[in-house]
Amino acid sequence: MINYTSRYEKLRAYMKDNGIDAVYVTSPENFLYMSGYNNPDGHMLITMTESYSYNDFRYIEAARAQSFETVKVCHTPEYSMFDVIKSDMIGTIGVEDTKLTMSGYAALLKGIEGSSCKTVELGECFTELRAVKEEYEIESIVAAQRIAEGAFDHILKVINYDMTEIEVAAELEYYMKKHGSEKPAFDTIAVSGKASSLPHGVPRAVKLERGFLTMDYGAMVNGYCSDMTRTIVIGKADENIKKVYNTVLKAQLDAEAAIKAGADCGEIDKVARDIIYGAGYEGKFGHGLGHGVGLLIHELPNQNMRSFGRKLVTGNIVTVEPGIYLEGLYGCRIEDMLAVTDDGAVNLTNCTKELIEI
Ligand SMILES: [Mn+2]
Repeated sequence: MINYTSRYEKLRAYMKDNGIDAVYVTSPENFLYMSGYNNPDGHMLITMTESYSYNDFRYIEAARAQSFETVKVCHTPEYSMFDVIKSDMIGTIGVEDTKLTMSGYAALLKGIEGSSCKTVELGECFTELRAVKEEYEIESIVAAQRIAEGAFDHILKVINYDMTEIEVAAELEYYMKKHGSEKPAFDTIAVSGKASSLPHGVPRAVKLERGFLTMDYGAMVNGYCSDMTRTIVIGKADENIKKVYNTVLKAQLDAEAAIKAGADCGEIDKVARDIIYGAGYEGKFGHGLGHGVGLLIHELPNQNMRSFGRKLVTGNIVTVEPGIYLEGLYGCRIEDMLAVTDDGAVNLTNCTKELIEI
C-alpha cells in the first residue's frame, strides 16, 4: 500500500518549517507522488489542510477512480486553483523551481496578480522526500528489476553476431514489456566495440562489433524505475579486456560493501575511484559512482566527487556503477541497485557478474 498519509505529513512539516502556505505541483513525477495517478498535464495545489488536483477532460475519469481519497479532484477550466489561492488568502506559494518552465511561472504570476501571494522556491523539497522509499516503492522497484533480469537472461539466449545494437536494445525492451514493464525506464543503451567507450552511447544500426558490449537499461512498474548495466564480450576477451573488466568489478564490489546507513556518499565514490585510478586508469572514470532511483531514473542521493558530507539513510535506493572508458578502444561498466539498510544494504540486482564471452 502507498503510504500517502506519511507523504503529506512530511510535506506539510516542510511547509510549516519554511513558512509556506501552499505548494504548486507541476512535474509529472511529483503529481503522481502526491495524487496517486498519472496526469502529465495536470497540476496540484496543496495547502496545510487541503489537496486539490486539476485535470482536463482527458484525465478526469482516471483521476476520480485512482486519486488518493483526500485529494479533491477538480475539472479544469471550471475550477481554478487561483480561486482557492484568493479565497484562502494564501500568502506564500512554493513552486518547483527546478521543473517549472518560464512560461508556466509567468502564468502563475499572472494568476496571482492583485493578491498578496508571493512565490518561493521549493528547491530539493520533493526530491528529498522521494529519496527515502516506502515499502511499496521498494517492492515496485524490485518487481521492475526482476523483469530486467529476465531480459538479460533472454538476450544471452538470442544474441548472435548478425544482430545490430538497435536489435539488442529492441530485444531487451520487447522482453521487458512482454513481462509487465510499463515502459523502458530510460532509453536503452546497447553499445559495442569502440562505441562502448561512450558511457551513454546510442544504439546504432550496425552489427555488434568485437570487444565489449555494454547494456544499460531498466523496466518500470507502478511508475518506478529499475536500473542495471551488464557488460559482456563479443568474441574472446584478451588480457587487456580482462584487466579492465576485473578492475571495474573489484571497484564495484568494494564500493557496494561500503554502502550502509550513515556512510558518506563521497567516500563511497572514492572507494571505487581509488581502485580504478590506482590500476592505471586515472581520469578514465569520468562520471559519478551512482545515483538514487525511483519515479525518476536519476534521483537523490548521488554518490560522486561532489557529494562528500552527504550521508546515506535507510530507505535510499542507489546504484553502484563504476566504469572505465578508453576512447578509441572500448569501455566497460557494471551496475547494480542497492537498498540501504541500517547495517548494510540489500543488493536488489540478482544477475551474474562473471565475464561472459559470446
Ligand atoms: Mn544508472
